[in-house]
Amino acid sequence: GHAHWGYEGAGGPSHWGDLDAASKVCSVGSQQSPIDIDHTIRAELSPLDIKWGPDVAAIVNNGHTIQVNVPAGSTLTLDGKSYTLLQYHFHRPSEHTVGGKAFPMEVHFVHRNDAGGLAVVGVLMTEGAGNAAFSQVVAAMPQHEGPPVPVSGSWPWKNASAPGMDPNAFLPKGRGYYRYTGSLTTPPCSETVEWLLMAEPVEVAAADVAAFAKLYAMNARPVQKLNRRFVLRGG
Ligand code: B30
Ligand code: ZN
Repeated sequence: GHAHWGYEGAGGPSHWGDLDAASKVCSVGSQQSPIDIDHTIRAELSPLDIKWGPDVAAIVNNGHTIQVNVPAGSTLTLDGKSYTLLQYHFHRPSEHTVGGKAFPMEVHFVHRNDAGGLAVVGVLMTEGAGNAAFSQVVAAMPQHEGPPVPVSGSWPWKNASAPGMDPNAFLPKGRGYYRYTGSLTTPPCSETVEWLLMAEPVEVAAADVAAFAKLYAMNARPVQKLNRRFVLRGG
């Protein structure tokens, strides 16, 4: 169900808690996302253990973002637990802010473990040198809401002939990251997410940001209260 919520007016973020019982946490939760990254605590965080394959399965315009579905086999290991990469998608402007400042865009890599817990790797996107993978997403993104469209260069990776929208290409060179416990940034805002936000942004072409903005000018939830949480910084 995609029709009943959005980013402005009666279906906007301040009304998400009224959508249904499951979404009540959007308004009453105490561990909501996104947040402003302000005060952080230096910690001995392990380097992110990301093992993503280069290719993708399908791309979809789901009515609130452009999402790239990923074939099985890409993983993230966190606290000794294995998470599978399901999809990645984009927000404009960024949902997380740093010192009160938003970035032009943010990409979220959504992983799930066997117990249903989620780990989302977020990467802030800034305008600069082009990123070939993001250019490919922009070139392939469906202009209207609809079913997933297969993308060439998909599973099995070894047979990929076309250059894929390699998710690894969205990772910045510097591997420092922030970690905190939070939620889905869209309804039902479930507080089941380990957030891993890369500290360094990745550069993408301004023209590609503009092309995305023609479809989704604003699909970012406002920042939420930190409450009793702490943001760790490490990697
Ligand atoms: S995020 O990374 O916190 N922005 C979901 C995953 C990650 C984030 C937000 C939401 C998610 O899995 N939501 C439930 C599934 N969606 C499905 C969908 O593909 O498109 C259901 C829905 O909204 O009600 Cu539309
Ligand atoms: Zn997201």
